[in-house]
Amino acid sequence: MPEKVKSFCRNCSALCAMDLEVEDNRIIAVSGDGSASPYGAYMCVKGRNSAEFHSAEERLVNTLKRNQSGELAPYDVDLALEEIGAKLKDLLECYGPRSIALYHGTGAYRSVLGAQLEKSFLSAIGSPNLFSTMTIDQSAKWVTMGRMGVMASGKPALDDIDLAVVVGNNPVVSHQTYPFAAGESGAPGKAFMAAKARGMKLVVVDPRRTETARLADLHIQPRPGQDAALFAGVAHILLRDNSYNHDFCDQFVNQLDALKVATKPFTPDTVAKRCDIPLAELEMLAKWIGDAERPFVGSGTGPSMSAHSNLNDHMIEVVNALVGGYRREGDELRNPGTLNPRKVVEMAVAPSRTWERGPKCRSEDIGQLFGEFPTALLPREITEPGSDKIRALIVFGGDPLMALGDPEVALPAFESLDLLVCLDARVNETGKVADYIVATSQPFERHELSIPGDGLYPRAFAQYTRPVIAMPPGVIHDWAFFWQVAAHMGLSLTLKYWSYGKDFDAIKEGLPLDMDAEPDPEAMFRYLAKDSVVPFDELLANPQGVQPEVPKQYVRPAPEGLGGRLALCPDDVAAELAELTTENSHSGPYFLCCRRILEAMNSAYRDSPRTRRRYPVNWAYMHPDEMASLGLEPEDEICIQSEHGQITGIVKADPGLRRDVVSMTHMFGELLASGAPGEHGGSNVGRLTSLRKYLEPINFMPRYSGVPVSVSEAASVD
Ligand SMILES: Nc1nc2c(c(=O)[nH]1)N[C@H]1C(S)=C(S)[C@@H](COP(=O)(O)OP(=O)(O)OC[C@H]3O[C@@H](n4cnc5c(=O)[nH]c(N)nc54)[C@H](O)[C@@H]3O)O[C@H]1N2
Ligand SMILES: Nc1nc2c(c(=O)[nH]1)N[C@H]1C(S)=C(S)[C@@H](COP(=O)(O)OP(=O)(O)OC[C@H]3O[C@@H](n4cnc5c(=O)[nH]c(N)nc54)[C@H](O)[C@@H]3O)O[C@H]1N2
Ligand code: SF4
Ligand SMILES: [Mo]
Repeated sequence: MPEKVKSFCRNCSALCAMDLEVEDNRIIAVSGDGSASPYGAYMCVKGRNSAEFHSAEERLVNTLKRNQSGELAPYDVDLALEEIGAKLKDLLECYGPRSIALYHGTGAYRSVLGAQLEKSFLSAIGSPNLFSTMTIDQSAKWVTMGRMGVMASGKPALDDIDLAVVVGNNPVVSHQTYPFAAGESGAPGKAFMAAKARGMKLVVVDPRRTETARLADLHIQPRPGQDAALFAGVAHILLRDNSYNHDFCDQFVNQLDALKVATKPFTPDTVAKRCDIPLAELEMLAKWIGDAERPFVGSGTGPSMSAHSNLNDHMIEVVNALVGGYRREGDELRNPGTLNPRKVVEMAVAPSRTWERGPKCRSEDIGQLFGEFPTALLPREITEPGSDKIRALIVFGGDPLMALGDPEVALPAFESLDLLVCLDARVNETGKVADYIVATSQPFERHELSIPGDGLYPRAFAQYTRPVIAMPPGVIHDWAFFWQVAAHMGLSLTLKYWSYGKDFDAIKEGLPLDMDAEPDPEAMFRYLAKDSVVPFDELLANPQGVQPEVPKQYVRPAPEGLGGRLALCPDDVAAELAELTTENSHSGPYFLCCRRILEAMNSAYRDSPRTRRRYPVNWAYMHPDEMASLGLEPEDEICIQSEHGQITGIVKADPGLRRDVVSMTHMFGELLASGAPGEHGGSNVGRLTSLRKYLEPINFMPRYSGVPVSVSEAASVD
């Protein structure tokens, strides 16, 4: 008889609650569990795929080591960890802490103990070399926070706003919204529909008619890469019409005059032409934003991956600040946090520009953003000669060679490492060049606490799960890798409740781990839940999760005399805006744009049979009229060429696209395959990106969207 158990999905930050049926150590059925979750019984197709994944053929059940003939072959995990520990200890002694680096990928974010011990491991070594997907994703948001400052009260909940402006973000598919943009992670479409039913207006700014745009009251389809100009234009109109929030600005912002000067050239007419949108739509966007009582203007990866990404993000946030798009004093805290309860005050925190101090990169004069170095500089931090160059890299739940793009730069750098270790349940493109791939557990094989969702749930909620099935004998947990390697190196680890924005070393409270006897994961979670509103034992007794009953809490005023001001127009922003006015906005002729698919999480689940039926390759979507003008039929092979590289794609029609857009998903295909995409599971769009040119200032963000490309029939090129 199958056993019924409760758990939750770990694929994305929705952490959907689930009912599972287990028989003979296999998950045989999965469904959403609405008994306590604030998202109800919602679950997407990846939830089902994640159960399948545990027993999929390509699942790694043994650690692999590169042998004498250069092939990856099964290897004893204990021996591997001993060898890795010995090698890292040697490097540390010979070259110092900076010789060791860590890359934190998508698979690491919801492997909670692994992510916590990873921080302790790096701290014990004393290395500043932490790289993650954040700096090849939306670190424009970090740059904005560092240059503008932040409102400590945070962004408003979907329940509290009357206008959501969603820019280059498709939450109905990606489930990524709050706190970057308005919305809810779980059941995102339903949440938008409910908000609209009570009168909220939804505006989507996206070159593609996305699944989210289908719900919009206004959909604006600008030329890609023009968000800075577009939102400078909106700011121009808000200042022209005096329709910004004077009360908020008087209290919390400065540099309004500088902003007026810097946005003066961005007249509605110029901006509409530049973005190739009707002038009336731009005026309507600004009017709706100016008229709204409680607006929230936010964005996703689109603007954070296109040209001038930091400026794009800054100008989007400027518009949000001009209209006070934050939680305001007296607002109810819809979710005050459960595991990590928070008190919230309305206060501006002045710009921090963390990258101007502390440890710097070797290859560029830039410091850390939120405790991390820019990932696009990782190859150069490896290759730039010097005794403190990176010689060993641990990749935790990621595929950086695919994610970075420009394999001509990244691959030789990775190949030159003395040691490359991947922690993964699959052999991905980075794994193919690794010295070791340590086979790690998958979500339903481990204990987990809902720390990654704690601040994101729309209402206070927490869930704890024990393993649902046993992991294969050759597999270890992510956290056990860090603990065992540290033990071999003679290091001591401390478990702390680390979260973004915190300096690990500055957190005083911690649980020193016994380095002789392997720690008990449940005891570690009990420690992490020490400040929880719901006691750990109550979480244990309620595997469906708990919505605590707590007295209502509200945003309070800041203590007298405390708080800074948001810097709307610092000098570097003003200078880049001025630069923009002199730039040609009509490159192209086409722009390659990023997009995600519901069935896969970056590269994970791409190979599941369910995904492959719909996406044997990452289709190159184009407007049907544009296909006709190029003489293309659906599923023809096309050659897509950027200034930097060339790939072959298979074209599909999407009438919801702008005519100058080619829309493709990343992390498909093989790193350097040539020829028919059908033979390689798709095409690596990263080859169209450069790690040498067009990197943004501060975070060195490459260009993954709005990439100017030309398109031709594949047969017409060699
Ligand atoms: N199902 C699924 N969910 C995921 C992921 C996944 O792979 N699959 N990945 C996860 C990750 S790692 C992330 S970072 C998030 C990302 O979450 P999102 O940011 O929501 O990602 P996308 O769905 O790619 O949406 C980006 C949108 O930006 C638009 N766009 C592209 N260029 C521009 C531009 O220049 N300007 C504007 N205004 N729009 C533009 C694209 O057309 C696209 O619709 O999703 C996460 N969730
Ligand atoms: N051209 C282009 N490039 C892009 C983007 C784009 O839109 N266009 N998007 C960028 C973005 S937003 C991101 S986030 C990056 C993604 O970059 P990465 O995060 O480096 O890539 P993923 O494919 O998500 O790699 C995740 C790996 O984690 C593994 N994994 C899953 N679960 C676990 C687990 O529990 N433990 C361990 N140890 N491993 C696990 C998976 O098998 C997979 O191999 O790519 C970036 N690069
Ligand atoms: S939305 Fe899908 S992938 Fe995300 S947690 Fe829920 S079931 Fe998993
Ligand atoms: Mo991402």
